[in-house]
Amino acid sequence: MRVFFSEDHRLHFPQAELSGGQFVTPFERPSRVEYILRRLKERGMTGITDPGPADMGPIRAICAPDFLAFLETAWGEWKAAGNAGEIIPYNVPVRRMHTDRPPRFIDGKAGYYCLGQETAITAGTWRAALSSAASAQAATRHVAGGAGVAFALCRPPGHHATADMYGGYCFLNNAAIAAQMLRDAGAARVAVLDIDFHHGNGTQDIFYSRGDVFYASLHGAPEDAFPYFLGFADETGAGPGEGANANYPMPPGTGYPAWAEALDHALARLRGWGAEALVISLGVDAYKDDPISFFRLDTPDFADAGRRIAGLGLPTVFCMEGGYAIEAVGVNTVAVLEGFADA
Ligand code: Q9C
Ligand code: ZN
Repeated sequence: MRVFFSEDHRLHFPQAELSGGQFVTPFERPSRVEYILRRLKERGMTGITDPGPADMGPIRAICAPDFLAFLETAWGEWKAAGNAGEIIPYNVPVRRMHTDRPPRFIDGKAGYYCLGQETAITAGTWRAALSSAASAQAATRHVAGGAGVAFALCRPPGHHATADMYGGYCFLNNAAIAAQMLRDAGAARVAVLDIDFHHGNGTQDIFYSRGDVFYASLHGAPEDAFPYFLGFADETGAGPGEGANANYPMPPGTGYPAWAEALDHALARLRGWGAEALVISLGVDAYKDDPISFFRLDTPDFADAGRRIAGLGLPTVFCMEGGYAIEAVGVNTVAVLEGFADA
């Protein structure tokens, strides 16, 4: 299985994440990728390819122009305003305020485009986010060209980013960009299956009213888990997208038997719907020892999940998302890929 990966992910490494009322080293950090690369090499998956520059066409197809302009210029404006630290917004538009009037001043603008204040923006964030999307794009071109499967080792992750908001460690929605590219390459119906512990609010939102991309997600119930305000079971799509969204929220302590049952249900939905190509939002934060999550999957469970996903028999692009039990992230990620490849 070919792996697409850019070293430019290193350009995004904020000093600070707001957690527990303190600034801590971000859970989503560059060393996550080191563990994944090490495990890929241990298992003989050595075809690791630099994706080259991002193609702005498919990124513009998914993201709002003003949001892309914000990501590109935010750091310069923040520094020009005399700020010494990283971009962490103060105020965000909420109930009964205007959510459609982007402010001029960077402090307000940053809040306008933010959905999670744990996520800081730094000098290199935009370039890192572009390189992450580039990996998803190169993997997608590889699969669209007939490869059957590819792994985009994306960092930073993407599934919380909407067309016009960043947060949850995400800036550009790599999985959505991949799904759009599969559509453009000729797949009439594309499925995104999100097995990250967190609900992919961004991906759901981007495709919610579309009938050509099905979004299915297994995740911690929003009553108890980030992103809190989306991911309920009664969100089934809208308009032409009605019936093309499926959420499987699950409670704290959920183990593999219940999780696998939800997975099988989601896979049956995607098969019945007639998906022709598949994007997997591959987070491994459902792992039992993940520091910010509450499911109880173990390493062999990830391999089994990979096998079940392979049962769909579809061209598949894996896009890396979360996973914060750092030393186990590589083993668990590669377990999914090997389970898929062995099946
Ligand atoms: N005190 C992904 O897995 N909440 N994003 C962290 C820590 C944000 C997760 C709370 C979690 C975002 C891609
Ligand atoms: Zn996650």
